[in-house]
Amino acid sequence: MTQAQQTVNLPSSVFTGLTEVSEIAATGNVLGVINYTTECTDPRVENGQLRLDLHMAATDSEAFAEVWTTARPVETGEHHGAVYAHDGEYLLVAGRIAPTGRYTEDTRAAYVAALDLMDTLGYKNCFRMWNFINDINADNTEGLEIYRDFCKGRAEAFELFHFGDKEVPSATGIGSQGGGIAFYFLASRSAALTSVENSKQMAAYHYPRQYGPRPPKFARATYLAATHTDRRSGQLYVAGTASIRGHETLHDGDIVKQVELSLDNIEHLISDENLADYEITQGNSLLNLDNIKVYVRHRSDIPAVRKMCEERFSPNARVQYLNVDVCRADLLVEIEGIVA
Ligand code: 3EB
Repeated sequence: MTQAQQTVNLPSSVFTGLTEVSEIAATGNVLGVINYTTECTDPRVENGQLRLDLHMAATDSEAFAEVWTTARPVETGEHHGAVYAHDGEYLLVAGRIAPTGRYTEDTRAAYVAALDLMDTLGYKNCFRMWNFINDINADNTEGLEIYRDFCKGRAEAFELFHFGDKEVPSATGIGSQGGGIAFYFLASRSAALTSVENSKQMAAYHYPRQYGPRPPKFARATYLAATHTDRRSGQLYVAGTASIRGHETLHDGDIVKQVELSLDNIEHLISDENLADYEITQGNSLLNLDNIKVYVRHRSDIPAVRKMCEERFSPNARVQYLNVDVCRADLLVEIEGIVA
């Protein structure tokens, strides 16, 4: 089976473009492969690489793989259910929580395992988290929406690790087609990180109580550079971004306007105007965004969403469109990417 692939280069990586996993493995080192595919499995080590299968595709033809590469030799292992691969500078760690009637405790425990691993191995600079949540808008057995249940466990784990709001990395919290909850994190040993907020959106960790007992804890973007004085050539990891201004969803039921506002939010987030607060100057526009994922709630909206995105992204950008639910019932689309 040939799958489309999205290859993301860590700053140490030597690879670009779409490449077969086998070719990458032959010419360099793979930290891990995240399969956006038709079923979910527990994370595992395979051929000395981390593997995580996410249920994010309805058919094999929609499946793709995200490959995290490095120029250095890779070591792998498992820590209280968290599976990891690291190269001395970067750590990729993945976990999974089996379907359950209430996710708070299992989420907290799985996050604690991954955070504890980062502490133990000395990868203390976590710069990106992805979370895939089946039945994200359904109620758990206690009547709490599963996304809010997850947010509760995540907030408790961060609290246990004294992970302050300003230190949390950019993240994606999105629906999946099955398999409970799966997640993967990227962390660095020595990179200098800056958490970036969007001046037109409320920080997610300040969202009011109406969105759940504990707010979602993530940054709008994380700027990753070799040193704190490099305010120009770092990578910018853009969190999942939706049609939200302040803390409110705008354009309920209007896919065109939701896509526009999501794109406008990213455009502003990565602009020098917004980054000035952090003394970062990159001259970015949406044309600099790559390794993009566009999550669309209704499959029938994908052609229109694709058309709008193609008008604003670079023709060379790698973009994947996925059909999954989004973390608020009134959100129809969410978009993430990397400025590298
Ligand atoms: C939002 O802005 C939209 O819970 O980790 C985006 C990115 C969203 C990450 C998360 C949620 C998360 O609130 C949803």
